[in-house]
Amino acid sequence: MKKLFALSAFVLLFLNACDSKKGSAKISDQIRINQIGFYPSSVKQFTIVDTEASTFKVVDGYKNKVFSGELVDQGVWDASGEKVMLGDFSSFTAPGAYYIVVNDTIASYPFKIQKELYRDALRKSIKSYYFQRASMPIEEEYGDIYQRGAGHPDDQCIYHPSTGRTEGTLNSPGGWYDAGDYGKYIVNASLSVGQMLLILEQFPEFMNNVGLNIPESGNGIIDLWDELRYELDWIQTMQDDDGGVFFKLTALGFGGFIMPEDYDLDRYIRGKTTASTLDFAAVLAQASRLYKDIDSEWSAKALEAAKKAYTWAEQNDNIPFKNPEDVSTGEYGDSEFSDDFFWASSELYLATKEDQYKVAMNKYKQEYKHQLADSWKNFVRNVGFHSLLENRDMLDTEFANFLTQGHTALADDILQKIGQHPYRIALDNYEWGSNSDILNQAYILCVAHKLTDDEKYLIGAEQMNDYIFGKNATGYSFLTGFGAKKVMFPHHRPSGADSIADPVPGFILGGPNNDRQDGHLVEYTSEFPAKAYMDVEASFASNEVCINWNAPAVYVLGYLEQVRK
Ligand code: 9MR
Repeated sequence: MKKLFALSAFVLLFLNACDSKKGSAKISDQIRINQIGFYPSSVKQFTIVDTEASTFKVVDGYKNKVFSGELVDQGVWDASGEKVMLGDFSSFTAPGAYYIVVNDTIASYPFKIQKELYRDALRKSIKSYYFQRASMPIEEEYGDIYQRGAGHPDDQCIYHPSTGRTEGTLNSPGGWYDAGDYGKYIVNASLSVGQMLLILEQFPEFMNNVGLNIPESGNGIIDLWDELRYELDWIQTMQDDDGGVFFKLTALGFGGFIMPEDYDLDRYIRGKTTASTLDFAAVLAQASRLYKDIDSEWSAKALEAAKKAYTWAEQNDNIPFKNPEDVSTGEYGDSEFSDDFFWASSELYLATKEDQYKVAMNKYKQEYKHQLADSWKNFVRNVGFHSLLENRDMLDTEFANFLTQGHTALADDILQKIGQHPYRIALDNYEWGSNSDILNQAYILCVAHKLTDDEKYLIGAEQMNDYIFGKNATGYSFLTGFGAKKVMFPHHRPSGADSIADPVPGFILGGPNNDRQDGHLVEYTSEFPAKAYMDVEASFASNEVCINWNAPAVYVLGYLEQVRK
C-alpha cells in the first residue's frame, strides 16, 4: 500500500505543479490517454474529443514544451457519439513525467515515459488473486491494510440435488473467489489459470523476478506458480471418483456485500458437466507438463486426474450446465463443447505425446478456427492454440505451419481493425466483460509477436492496452489503484465491505457493457455503447472484477515488461 500512497502523492504533487505552472490549462476529460504512460520505444497516441483544435503540445512538469504535433481528424465515432481527433508523439522518447496540452486551455492527466513501465501494475494484477483466496486469512504482512479473516472453509459443502446425491458432503477448501461474488466455478478457474500459465511457460526467468510478497514467497519457487497452484489444488478437489468434475461451488444465491469471514450461507456443489470436466482435464494436463520439474509427484497426480476426467467426458460428451430453479449464482452457460474438447485433447497430447489424444485433436480438425475472443467462451479454444503454437516443434511441420498461419491471419485481422478505428482498438461490440475482450485481443497480438518477432503486433497490443489505462471513451483507468482517473466503487464484496476508501488494488473491471443487465439498479448517464459504464458498486454488469478478466492483463503486462526494454 505504501507504494500506492506514494504514487497518489506523486500524482497530486504533479497535478499541483501543473496547476501553478501551466497557465490556464485545466485537466480535462476530453483527452483520453494511457495514464500510466509509455515505454520510450512505444507508439504513443491519445485521443481528444469534441475540439476544433488542430495541434497539441507535450509539456513537462516545468511547463517546458518538449514536443508539438498535429491532431488528425478521425470523424465521429458512432459508439461514443464523439468527434475524435488522434494525436501521436511516438518519436518523442525521453523518459520523464509529462502531460498533453491543447489550445493552452486543456491538459491531459499526467503520464510517464519510462522503462519497466508496468512492473507495479503487473505485480498488483497478480497479487489480486492472493486477495481472492478462500479459506485462509489475508495477513497484514502480505495484505497490508487489506488484511482480513479467513472466509469460507468449504470443508463440508452440501451436494445439491442436481448432483444426484442425497447424502454426504464434499471437502473443497481453497481456491480463489471468482469475482465480486464468493462463488468458485471450474470452467472459469481453468480458463484463468490456463491463460496465465503461458507467461510462465514463455518467460519463467523473468517471472522469477516478479515477487509478490505472498506467504509462499522465498520458498524457491516462482511466486506466480505458487499463486496458480493455490487454485489448481482447489480445482482437483472438485473431481468425483468416476473422473467427472462438478461444475461449481456456490451458495444458492449471491448474498450481500459482507466480508468473506462474515458470510454464513450454506455452500453447495452442483452437478458434473462436460465443459467443467474437459476444462479441468485441459488445465491439469497443461499444469502437469509445466510443473514437472518443480514438483514431479504433484505433476504425475495432476496428469492422472486429467486423463481420468477426459475419459469421463468422452463418455458424457453432451452434458451442459443449467442453473437449477433454486440457484441464481453464475451460470457460465455454454452448450458447445468442441472447443473444450480441443483444448483438453491438445494439452493431453502435449503432456503425454500419446496417439489417442492426437487422434482426438484431429477429430476437431474442422474446428481449427482461430477465434477473435469476444467473451470468455471463445478463449477456451485459443488457450489450446497458444499451447500448441508454443510447442510447435512437437507437431508435424504441416500442422505447425497451418496453425501459425491461422494465428497470424487472426492477428492481421485485428491489426486491420485497429488501423481503421478512431481509438486504435479492434472492439466493435460492448458486452459483459468488454475490457477482457480488449485484453484478449492484445493477448492474441502478443502471441503473434512471439511467433514472428514482427514489431507491428507488439504495437497493436500496446494500442489495445492503452485503452485499459485511460485511452477509452469513459476516460477511466480500468485497473484498480492505477491511473489518475481511478475506479473507486467496484462490484467487489470485500472492497465494498472493508471500510477502506480505496478498493483492493490490481483488479480489471468488466468495462462498458451495452446490454446493461443491471439497468434496474443503475442509472447509466450515457446512451452510447462505449460509455455504458458506471463506477458504482451496484453495477455488476459494468463494474465487477473477475479472475478471467485479470488473467489476460497478467499475460499482456508480463509480455510487455519482458519484451519492451
Ligand atoms: O463473464 C460472464 C459473462 O460472460 C456472462 O454474460 C455473465 C452472465 O451469465 O456472467 C459473467 O460471469 C459472472 C459469473 O457468472 C459469476 N461471477 C461473476 C462473473 C462476472 O460477472
